[in-house]
Formats: sequence, C-alpha cells, structure tokens
Amino acid sequence: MATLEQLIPIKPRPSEDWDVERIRKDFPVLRQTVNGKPLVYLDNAASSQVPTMVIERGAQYIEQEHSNIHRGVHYLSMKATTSYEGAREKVKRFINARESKECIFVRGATEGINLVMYGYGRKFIGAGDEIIISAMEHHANIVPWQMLCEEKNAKLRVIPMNDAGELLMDEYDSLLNERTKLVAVAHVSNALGTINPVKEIIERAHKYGVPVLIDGAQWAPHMRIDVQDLDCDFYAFSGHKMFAPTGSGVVYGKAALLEKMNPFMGGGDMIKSVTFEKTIYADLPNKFEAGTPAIASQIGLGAAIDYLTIIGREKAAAYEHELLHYATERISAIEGVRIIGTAREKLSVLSFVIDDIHPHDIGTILDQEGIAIRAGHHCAQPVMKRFNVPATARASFAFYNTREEVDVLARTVERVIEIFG
Ligand code: 7TS
Repeated sequence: MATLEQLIPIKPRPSEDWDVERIRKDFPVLRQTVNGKPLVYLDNAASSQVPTMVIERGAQYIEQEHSNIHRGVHYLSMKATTSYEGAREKVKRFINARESKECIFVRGATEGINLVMYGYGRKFIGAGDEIIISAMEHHANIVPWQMLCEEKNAKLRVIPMNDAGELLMDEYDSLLNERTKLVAVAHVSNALGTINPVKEIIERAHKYGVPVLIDGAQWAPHMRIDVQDLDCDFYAFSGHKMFAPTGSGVVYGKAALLEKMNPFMGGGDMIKSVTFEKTIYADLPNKFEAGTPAIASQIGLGAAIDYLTIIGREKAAAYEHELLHYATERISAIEGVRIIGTAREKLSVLSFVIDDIHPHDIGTILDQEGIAIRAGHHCAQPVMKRFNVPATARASFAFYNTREEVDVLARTVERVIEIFG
C-alpha cells in the first residue's frame, strides 16, 4: 500500500484569486439538481461542460450565419467561412502551430488518430515495421494501430508501466530500433491521470527519425500546448472535453508530413479538380476535410479557446491541481479505498476501487446523491488488466469543481462502504 505522500501528486501551487463561484455561473448545466440534490459533475474526463459564451456563439452562428463554407459567393457562406477559418486561427495560436493549415478539424481525438493511421500509417508503414504505443492508452490509440498492423503485417510494441502507472522509459529505449516507424502515446492517461514525459519520448524517437503522435485528449482541457516546443509530429484532441460542443476537435500535423500523406476521406471540398481519370487533391488543410464539416461545433471550439484565454489557463490549472491534491487526500484517507494511478505527475483524474464493491455500484449510489462519476474500464481495458481490476470508479475534475463537491464525494463514498460493508 502506498503512503499518503506517494498518493498525493506533487507540488500543489496556490490557486490565488480563483473565484470558483463566479466561474460556475458561466456553466448553466451546473445549476440543476439531480435526484433532488445539487449536481456534482465529476465526469469531466469523459466530457466537460459548455460555458454560456460558447453556447451563445454556436447559437449566433445558427441564427445569423448558418450556411455551407468554402463554396458560396454569397454573404452568409462567406460569413460562415470566415468564422470557421477564424476558429482555425484560434486553434493555431492555442497550440502554437507554425501555420493554421497544420490544424485539421476532425470530430475528436478518435477521428484525428484514425486520420493519421489512414493517411500516414497505410502509406508509410509496411510488413515487419513496428509501431510503439504505451500500456496506458485509450482504445482510440490502440485499435487503429492494431487494424493497421493486421492489414500490413506490422508489429505493435507496448511501453510497460510500473505499479504507480508511470511508463518505464528504459523499456521504451529498448523498444526503439530501426524497424520502428511510429510512436503514439497519450499525453495524459484518462484512466490513471498520469502525465507522460512526452517531450522526452519525442526526443528519443526523433534520434531514430521516427515521427510521434501525441494523444492530447486529456491534456488539452487543462494545460498549455506548444507543438513547436514539444516538436511532436502529430497532436490530437477533442473539443467536447475542453468546454466546446461534441463534433469538434483537431489533429495537428507538421505541414511536411501532412503534405506527403494520403487523404483520409474523399469527397467534396478536398479536391482541386476531378475527372474520371484523375483527381488532384486540395492543399492543406482542405485535403483532410472532405464533405461539410461540423461548422457550428468548430466555431464553438474557437469560442471555448477564447473562454479559456479570458479566464486564464495558468490560474485554472493551478486551481485544478490543488483540487486534485485535496481530493486525493480525502478519498485515499477512507479505509478500504485504493487509488489506481499514483504517478508523481498527475492531472485531473482520480481513479479508485473499494474492496468487494463493484465500481458500478459505487457509481449508482453516487448518482442517487447527484454525483456524476465514471465507473467502468474507461475504454482502457489493458490498464484494468495491468492493475488486476475489472473496472474503477473515476472522478475527474475541471476548474469549476469545488472543495465542497469533493467533500460530498468523500462523504458519499463513506456511505457506500457503510451500505455494502
Ligand atoms: N484519448 C484519450 C486519452 C481519451 O481520454 C479519449 C476519450 C479519447 C482518446 C477519445 O476521445 P473522443 O473524443 O474521440 O471520444 N476518453 C473518454 C473517457 O475517459 N471517458 O469517456 C471518454
């Protein structure tokens, strides 16, 4: 059993002047009661909530701009195109890409990873080649690579982790070789909360000339992304986990790589010219955006980026860090609770199990008290197997959660133990 000190993520920084009650007013969904109790929303790693500013921007598009982009010469189409491309500019600044054409709009991290698998993997990975992922990947960063390996007769290699849920970097070194053609790892594990040393992972892969895809689905809502500083080759994330509507998301790729990749899907908007003999593809980013995209959602993502900028990402992150620290302290102090994922560097996620109580039962009783957590394998079944549990209960935090909500969670977890004990 780990000591309390080991369970608590390092260095909580002061949250200074974070006015959480004011922030909460920005999120209408939080005002409701569930089963007669105030909603305590702790399922942010699955989907975060949407602030009024983002809702209003989406409504404004639908009320005043709704039209198809890139095609029309008419007023509304031009307005919609400007807003959609404006959102791309915001993404570019948000992740510090060199050029906005490196930011491809997709439905979410899953689609982004699949785009790289189809566009890059199917073209450049062949028989006998190897792809390295980690032991803590979400299925979205496992299954596409397995599909590719099956098709191409390539091999999937997996970086193992220790009992705290930290990658074994020496093992990573021993997996890298001249057959390695791609490394794909999560920035943050959705099941454990571990922050992976992605800069180091990228640097070591680049020594072999191997491109690296980072699955940033759990990092993007919380921390600054700088794709140039990371020097990652691809970076994927989902809008609905970062205060934007579903259907929004981004996969960043270095222009030189995107240029030489195959398109993901064929159709309208991704071509320069089409004859029955030959199609010439459009330039970036359109080459990867076939058909009518989720215009309203991506504009919403742009507004979510604005929102994060206004409230201050650094302050939000510091507050969240402190909250995770507090929650870890409270939950791990309850007798019978075991935290799954005790890495030194963690973000936002607190997974736990209670002896002899199935996480679904924990989730159901918490729901009766208005508390939304996730219970299950979190689309990370290999992680469950590694820790020898069928599932975990997972509370995941955002900057609008409060210490009082953590107290309610802790009290209710104690009640669960009383009921089943
Ligand atoms: N990668 C990671 C690390 C994730 O956490 C998720 C979703 C995905 C990829 C896929 O994102 P999507 O938006 O394309 O679905 N994670 C979770 C979760 O933890 N609970 O529900 C979805």
